[in-house]
Amino acid sequence: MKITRASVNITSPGRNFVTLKIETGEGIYGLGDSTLNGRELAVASYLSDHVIPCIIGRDPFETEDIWQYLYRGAYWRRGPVTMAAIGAVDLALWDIKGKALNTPVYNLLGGKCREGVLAYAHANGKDIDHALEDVARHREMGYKAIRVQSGIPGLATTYGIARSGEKYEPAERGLPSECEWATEPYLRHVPKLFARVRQVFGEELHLLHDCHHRLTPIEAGRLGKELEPFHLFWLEDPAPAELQQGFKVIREHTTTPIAVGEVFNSIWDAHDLIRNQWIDYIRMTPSHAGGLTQLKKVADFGALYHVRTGCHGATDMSPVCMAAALHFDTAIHNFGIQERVPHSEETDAVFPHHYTFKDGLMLAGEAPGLGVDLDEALAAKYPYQRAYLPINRKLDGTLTDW
Ligand code: KDG
Ligand code: MG
Repeated sequence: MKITRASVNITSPGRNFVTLKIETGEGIYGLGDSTLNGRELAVASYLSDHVIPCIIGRDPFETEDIWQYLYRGAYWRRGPVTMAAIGAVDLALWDIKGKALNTPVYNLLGGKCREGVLAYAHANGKDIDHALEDVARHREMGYKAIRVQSGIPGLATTYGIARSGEKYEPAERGLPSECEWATEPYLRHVPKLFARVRQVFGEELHLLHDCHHRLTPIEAGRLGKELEPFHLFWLEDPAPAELQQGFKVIREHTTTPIAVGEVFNSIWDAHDLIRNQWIDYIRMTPSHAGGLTQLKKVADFGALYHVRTGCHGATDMSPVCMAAALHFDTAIHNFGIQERVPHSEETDAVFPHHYTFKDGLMLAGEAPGLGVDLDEALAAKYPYQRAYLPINRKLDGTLTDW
């Protein structure tokens, strides 16, 4: 079998997605997600101008050699643009392999390790009462695990809070909007939020919270310690992780489990975090982490150190990435949890898929390959629209992590 053609599709059914389609002489094709929120066109060019010409004529079954060719062969290694492009190629090749062998991708990664994949939802509200209402709504939908975020008194904007009546979507059309941030009110507020959530919903529900890289390690240690009575499933991205050693400080101050890695794109980003047991969950996801070929290695490395997985699954991971994550979650032993933020109806129509959600669990489905398609005629009705993630400033105007 040979790769005969490959093309990049950019569509915006409510938000932007970049999808790679790799075709073979046998008529089998595979899809890969390479969406990089706010930097979509850079990956599209990387694929069209630099990657596609190199893979025409290759055997699509050679996933490991093609991965090494694109990673080592570029000389310029790693980085979100490069790795999202390699990730898309890798996912499309696994999709082709599954279709050619007439089996779901999870069977190629080790076979079923579980019947269903535990998924967590996002609940949020402009204040604690509204957040509690949203937790109740998600519990009614069957979720056993819920991430809870709430507005912070005194701050006009906070990460993860939807405008009233709308679904939360961080990227906004046009140029970057500006948010504001103050650490002290946040640190005072979050323990109050989780005290109320536990008081109202009891001990059974798994609770998660995302700090979105906004704290220093010692501030994160304080928050983790104050959240200990509420037994979180995880505290996510407590601090930026370029300094992996910073997580040693967090670890030394709290037993709250720590999750990190949605912005990582290489196994090396997580190397010290994992081998020193400074984290409990690794959040890398197939599209951004160079595909299933690298993510499987990350999971196997994590398994040696009691680190479990928690793939990033916000709306900027297209249904192609979500499907790949679910096949991975089904097949690896040290799976932890899967993030689920449902896509819009328009997006689901552009990407018909076989994965499902029921009673708090997701199922990858039994279709050969990844089990996702791209309706190119429908996608063409939603042209690319420039969109950016917001930037964040402290109250005195200093630019800070968003
Ligand atoms: O593109 C950025 C989003 O994917 C991110 O803000 C979502 O932190 C996020 C999460 O945990 O889903
Ligand atoms: Mg996050």
